[in-house]
Amino acid sequence: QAADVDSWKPGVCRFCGVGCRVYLGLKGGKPVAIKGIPESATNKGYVCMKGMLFYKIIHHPERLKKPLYRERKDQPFREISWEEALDIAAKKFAEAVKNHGPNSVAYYGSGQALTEETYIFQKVMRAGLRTNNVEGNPRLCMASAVGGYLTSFGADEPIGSYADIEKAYCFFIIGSNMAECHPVLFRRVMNRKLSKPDEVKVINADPRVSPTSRIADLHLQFRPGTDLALLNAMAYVIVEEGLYDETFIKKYCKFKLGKPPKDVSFEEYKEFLKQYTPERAAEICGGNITPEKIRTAARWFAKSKATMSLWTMGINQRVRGVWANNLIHNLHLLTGQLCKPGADSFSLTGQPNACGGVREGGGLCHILPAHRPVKIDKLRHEVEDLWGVPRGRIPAKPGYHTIAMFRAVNEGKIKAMWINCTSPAQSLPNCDFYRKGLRRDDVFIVVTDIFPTKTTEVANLVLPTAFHFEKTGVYGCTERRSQLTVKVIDPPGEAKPEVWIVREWALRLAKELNDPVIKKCVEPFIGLEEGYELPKAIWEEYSQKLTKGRDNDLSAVTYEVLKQRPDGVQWPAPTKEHALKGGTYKKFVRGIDPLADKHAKGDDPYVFYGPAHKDHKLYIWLRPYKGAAEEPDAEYPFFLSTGRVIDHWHTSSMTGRIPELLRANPYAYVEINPKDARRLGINPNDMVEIETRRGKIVLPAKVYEGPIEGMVFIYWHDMHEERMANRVTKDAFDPGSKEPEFKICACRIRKV
Ligand code: MGD
Ligand code: SF4
Repeated sequence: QAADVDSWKPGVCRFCGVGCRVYLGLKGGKPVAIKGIPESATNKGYVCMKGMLFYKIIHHPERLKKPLYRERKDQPFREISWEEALDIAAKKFAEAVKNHGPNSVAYYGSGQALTEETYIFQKVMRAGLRTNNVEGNPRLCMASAVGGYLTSFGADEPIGSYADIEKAYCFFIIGSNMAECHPVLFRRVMNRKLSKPDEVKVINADPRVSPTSRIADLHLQFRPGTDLALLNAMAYVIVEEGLYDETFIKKYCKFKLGKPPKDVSFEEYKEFLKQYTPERAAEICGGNITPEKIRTAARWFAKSKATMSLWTMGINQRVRGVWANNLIHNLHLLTGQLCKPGADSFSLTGQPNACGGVREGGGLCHILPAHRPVKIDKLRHEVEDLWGVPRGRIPAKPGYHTIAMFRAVNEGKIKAMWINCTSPAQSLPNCDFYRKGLRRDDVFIVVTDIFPTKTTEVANLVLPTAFHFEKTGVYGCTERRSQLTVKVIDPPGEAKPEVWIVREWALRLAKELNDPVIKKCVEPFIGLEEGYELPKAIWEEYSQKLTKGRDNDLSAVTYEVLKQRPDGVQWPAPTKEHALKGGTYKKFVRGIDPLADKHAKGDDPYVFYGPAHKDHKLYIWLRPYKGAAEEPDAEYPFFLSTGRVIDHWHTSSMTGRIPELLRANPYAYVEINPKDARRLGINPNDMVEIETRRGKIVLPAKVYEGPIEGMVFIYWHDMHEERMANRVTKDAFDPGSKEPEFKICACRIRKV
């Protein structure tokens, strides 16, 4: 492969939250290969199949190349010019604002958009159009992790880094199939295990035996939704057997209960835990869980030299996702398994820029850039001042969260919506219900994408955008690391980078609404060349102005620094000197984190300066066990769960167009436990109807000992109407994080 390449251009992988560093190989100006960068901090040269093949998306023949428009959604699209397209988009949004107020417009974005894109979109929506209706698919993904970090540590995002993997002695992997969803990181875990097979322990807690379970020393297989009881029982054992770190608890922690939270004592916490003896938890959890297994897991966790927890959607996509996150953090706080090398409570992020662009860039309805809650007046005014717009311009009330936003579409309350870099018509839970709203003719929908998708099917205006390596920008991966990818190839046809599209749209909006403040939002960027200068100026505004002095301080991280440090920089990085050394490997540790040094008062080695906990304490929460929103019953006797497969990315709009990946996994199927299959007379490859209270789909059966008895598991990437998983999932959501419970609902199955 290498022999056929003229030049290798550095950048980041387009897909998952691992953030692997890659080279794109060009030959005669065409993309022909991808390879890993051996010296990279994230992937050490490895890439998975998706990463290796994404160059095939660049200039794929089905790429969108011209703006497409139709007045009504039952009409065919016609090609139009950019001038016309931008005029229409501006006119329709302006009409909605004039006739129905700012709350009638919305932006729905993505953890795959570049930071510069999310930042500029949300700036125009909030300060320009005066609405906080700014949301994105990270709400479906890691909102519960944000809630967990904020309520337990007072600060969002993991404390440690991937580098902890090589120093950990116990891995607690819960609700994550990282072998398929974060494959390169899983490889690092596997290598660590293989390097010290007897010393390093791996615990995998999951209702399903997945490829991740293969390296586990202990697999805890429980009934879906019962892990809150399991986690409390592990805490019970830690306390009962005196395995807790009294000094750490006394120095750094408080015990908290309820809403509004009140302080309780360690004694009260011990009382609370008595409901979760291993015996009682084993009864609640079912599956293979025994009191002895819970005790073993708790002992390994507490006694190891360094324990690292890793989790994703099995914990986050739950109606009690925030609580489940808190209960994992509790185990680390009780045992002091935090801040030292190899010890961390580390939530894995799904998307390549959910952390960087959306969590940090202000891409959700309740947060402004750099972790500023919308509802705190002082912080909102700070943003208005930094943007040079009048105070009061950004509404004090958060906008609609994702499910509320799409319900508002259904109810005709949203009149114009911009959907960027995501396909909610396929990825929302209970998607048939929401597609009804999206098909309404009184809701004007703009979609910016690189390919036709299920969501372009409900659009009025489809705008073709540049893809990765066809534009410049920053991705911030799971470990607080920002990495730059520079444009090396022109986009196909008339496709344009989003930053250009937003700027040009905003200038027209300003005219339509006769509002100079809208123009002010993009004024610093007028006239800049779109491939590099424009995103650079946007990044500089965001990083140097908006993050300065915040916990995710990136103020010293310029494009120049990122080019000098192609491996990127981990925030906080408030000085150039610190940024050029790579930034902060571990937050809150004095001597490593410059903000910990700044906030230090006494001699303690750690300083928990998180902005949400003014007392600088960590909170151990009393969170009771609560099951799923919809549990199986006589009518719908099975648990239904959904997830990713290694070969495909989300809706497969991209990976489904790469022949090798499509061949590897051409369609979705349903995994059924052999005992259930036998009982229902289902054989491998039989077609099976899966029915829930929302609808039905039909999938071929894969019969194997993966899902626990009484549970079926389906992959959600398939775009085929008959096989689209989200036609049957449920849109119940966590009351705190508003993240939907994709991982659990009730279904019945039958052979067809
Ligand atoms: P993707 O396929 O990632 O899925 O769901 P989506 O975000 O809807 O969509 C990304 C889109 O961006 C694609 O259409 C792609 O063509 C387009 N694109 C690629 N590059 C660019 C670009 O540079 N610019 C623009 N404008 N577009 C681009 C993800 C969502 O799904 C998430 S994050 C999660 S965690 C949920 N997971 C989940 C689950 O576990 N189970 C079920 N059943 N449903 C789920 N839905 C959620
Ligand atoms: Fe890309 Fe994730 Fe694979 Fe790395 S592990 S190559 S970031 S898809």
